[in-house]
Amino acid sequence: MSESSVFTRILNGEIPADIVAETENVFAIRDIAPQAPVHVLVIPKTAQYRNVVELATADPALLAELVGLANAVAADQTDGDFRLVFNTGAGAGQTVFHVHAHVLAGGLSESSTH
Ligand code: DGP
Repeated sequence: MSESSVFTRILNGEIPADIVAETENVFAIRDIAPQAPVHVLVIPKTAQYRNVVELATADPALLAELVGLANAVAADQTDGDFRLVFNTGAGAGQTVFHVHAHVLAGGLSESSTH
């Protein structure tokens, strides 16, 4: 068995993090290196999907649950508008291969994408 992802270790309480919201199958934490006034990661509790393509193909209901929690976090923490980013592949900047969405909100400039 390969080593647990950093997000699984956070979920298990092995690494501290600010968990801001959760549902049955998804949880949300503040990003350790925020790129916007609100920068939250929304993450399935299962680590079995490496990226959003795998998740959407295998379990679209779980993807919908993730998007719903992203919307709830943005509504709770800012005016409700948000950017949802899934870096997909190392060449696109993905560093943790446990699928997660970046929720970016609050004072986003026209040019920033992440
Ligand atoms: P990505 O590059 O799309 O794979 O995003 C991974 C994000 O995970 C990155 O923005 C930083 C964040 N991150 C990595 N390690 C930790 C950690 O230990 N705690 C928290 N809160 N965020 C982390």
